[in-house]
Amino acid sequence: MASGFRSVAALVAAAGLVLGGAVTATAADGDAQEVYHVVQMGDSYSAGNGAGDYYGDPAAYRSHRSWANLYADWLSTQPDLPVQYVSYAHSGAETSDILETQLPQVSPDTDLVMFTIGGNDVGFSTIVENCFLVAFRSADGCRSSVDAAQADLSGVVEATRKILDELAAKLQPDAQIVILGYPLLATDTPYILCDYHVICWGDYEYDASAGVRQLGLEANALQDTLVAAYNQQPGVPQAIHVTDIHDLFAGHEPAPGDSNLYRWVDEFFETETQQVPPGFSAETDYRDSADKFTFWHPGITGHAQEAAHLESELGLLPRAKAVQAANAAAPADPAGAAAPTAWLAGPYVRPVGASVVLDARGSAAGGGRIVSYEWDTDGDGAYDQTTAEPTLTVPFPAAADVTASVRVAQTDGQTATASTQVLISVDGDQVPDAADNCPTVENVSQSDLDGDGVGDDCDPTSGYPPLQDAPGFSWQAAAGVEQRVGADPLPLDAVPADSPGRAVTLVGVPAGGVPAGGQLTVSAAGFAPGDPAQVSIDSEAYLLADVEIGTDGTLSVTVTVPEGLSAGAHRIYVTAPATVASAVVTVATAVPGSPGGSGSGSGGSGSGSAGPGGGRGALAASGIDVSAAPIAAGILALGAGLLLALRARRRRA
Ligand SMILES: [Ca+2]
Ligand SMILES: [Ca+2]
Ligand SMILES: [Ca+2]
Repeated sequence: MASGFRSVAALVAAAGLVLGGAVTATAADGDAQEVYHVVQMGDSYSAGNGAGDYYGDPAAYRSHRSWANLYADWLSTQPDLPVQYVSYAHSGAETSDILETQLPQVSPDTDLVMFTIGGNDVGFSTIVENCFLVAFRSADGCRSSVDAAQADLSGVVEATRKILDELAAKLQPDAQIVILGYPLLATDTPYILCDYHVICWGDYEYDASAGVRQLGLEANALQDTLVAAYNQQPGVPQAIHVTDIHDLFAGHEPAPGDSNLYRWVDEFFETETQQVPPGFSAETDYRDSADKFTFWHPGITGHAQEAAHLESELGLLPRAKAVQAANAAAPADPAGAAAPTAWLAGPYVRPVGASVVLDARGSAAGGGRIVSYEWDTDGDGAYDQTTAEPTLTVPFPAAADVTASVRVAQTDGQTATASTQVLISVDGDQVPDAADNCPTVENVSQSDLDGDGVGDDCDPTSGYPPLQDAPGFSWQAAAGVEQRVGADPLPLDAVPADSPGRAVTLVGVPAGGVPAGGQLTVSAAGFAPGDPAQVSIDSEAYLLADVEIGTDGTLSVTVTVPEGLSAGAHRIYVTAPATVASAVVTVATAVPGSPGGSGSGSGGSGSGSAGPGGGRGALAASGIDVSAAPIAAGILALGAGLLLALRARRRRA
C-alpha cells in the first residue's frame, strides 16, 4: 500500500516477536552477566492511559511514560544492572484479566512484578460518570455507584489474594512484587450533588467528593491488610504495597465541576496533563482530547511523580542489588564465555520530527562485558554507527516505518542482535493515514461520536453538547456546591414526592397555557415560616424568584414565564430547606406574529414576521440555549456508556 505503514496488527505482532525473542536467551552460565527482569501488569493506571507516547496494541494504551516504564528506565541507569522491562498492562483490565492473560507472561526468571488493580472491578468509569460527568451526575447515581463499589471491595481483595498466590507459585522466593495504590479521584473539597437541581437535603443530596475519596481510602486500607497478611506466609516472594499514592497526589486530584489548576490527573476532555515544576506554583498544561479512556487518569506529571516516588521510597530492591553485585564480581574476560544476549527496548510510535532513544541497556554479556554496540537505524540491514554506549538518540525528520537493530559485541568478540519497530507518522499514532479519522491529530481511540467519519479530536461539530453549563444557572449556590445543569433536562414525571402537607397552586393560567413572557402567580402553603425559598422551572434551569415564606407558612409571588421557555409542560418548584412542592404549568405555543404587535397586519409587513422564524429568533435573543436540552436528550439516547463530559473551566478569583 502507498502509505508505507504496516497494519497495526502487523506492528503489534512484530513487537511481540522482538520482545519474545529477546527474553528467552538468558544464559545460566556462572560467568554470564545477570539480567533484572521486570514485568508490568495491571490496568489503565499501570498501562499509562492519559500519559501519551503509546506503543503496541492501541487498545492497551501502553505508554513509555507510565510510572513502571519510568522506574525501569531509572533502574537501567544504575551500574551493572541490565534491565529487561516488558509491560502487559492493559486499559480496562480487571483482576480476572491479570489472572487469565497477564500472569501467564510471568516466568521464574521474572525478578520484579508491578501493577495497580481493582479500579475496574468496582466500576471506576461508572463512578466517574455518575459522580462527576455533566448530564450524568446525580446524587442518587453517585451514591449508588459508590455503594456498589464498596460492596464489591471484598471480592477485589479476594481476587488480589489469588493473584499474589499465583505469583508466589511462579516466582523465585527472592523476587519481589510491587502493588501501587491509586490516587483519590477528587480534591478534598465538598462537591455536593443535588437531585432535581435544587433539592439539597437528605437522600437528594450527596457529597460526591467525600464519598469517592472515602471509597478510595477504604480500598487502599483493605489492600494494605491483604498484602501484610500475604507477606506473613513463609517462603513467599515479598510484596510491597505502596500505600501513600493518595498522599503523593494530595492537592493534585481532579476538581469535580471545576478545574484544579495544579492537577496531575487528566480531567474531562484533556490528556497528557503536565505541570512544570510540579507543586503549587505553576498551572497544569494539557492537550485537548475527546478520548474518554484518558479522562480521570494520571497524565505525564502524575506518572513521573509516581516513578520518582518509587525511586526515592524503594530505590534498588534487594534482588536488583544482588544482580548488581554478581555482575560487578563477574570476571572481566573469562575463557569459554557463552554468547551475549542482546536487548532493544521498544517499540516506538512517534510523530514526524521526534527523536527515539534506541536503548540496548538490557543487553548482557555471556561472559566478560559488552564492549560495543552497532546500530542499524533505518532497517536496511547495514550498520550505520558503532558506539561504546548502550543508547543512541536517533532523530526522525520524516515519516518512517523501520525495524531498527543493534548488534552487541562482548569482550571475546561474540555478538548477538535484537531489533525493535519504530513507526513515525505526521500525527504520531498507530493508525495509517488512509484509515485514520484524524490523520493529523494523535487519536489512538479513533472515537467518532456522531459517526460522520471525522474523529472527535478533529471534528468541529463532533456532536458533543456545549462545553459550558447552561447560562441559566448563574444562580447556583455557594462555593463547593454544584447543581445539575440546564443541559440535563428534568423529565416531568421524575420528581420527588411533594413534602407532606405542602402544596403549590398556580393562579392566572389561561386555558391553553401561559404564553412565554406572560405572568402567573405561584402560591404555596405548609412551609416553615420565615424560611428562604426559591421558585424555579428546572427543566430549563430558570430561577423565577427568590422569596421568603411568610409568617403563616405561605407564599404568593407573581412571576414571569421566561421568554426563552419552550412551549409545552414544565414543572414549577417551590424549594425551601428540607421542603419542596411543585405543580405543572403549560406554556402556550407562541401565536405566530404576536410578538411586536404584527397582529394588526399593518403596512403589509406580515410576510417577515409570520411563521416559526420569528419565534425562534426571540428565543435565541434571550441568551438561553434552548437547543441544549434536545441535544442532551439525544446523546443520552445514544447510550449511557458514552462519556460526554462537559469540561467547565472556571476562572478563579
Ligand atoms: Ca495516524
Ligand atoms: Ca490520528
Ligand atoms: Ca465525527
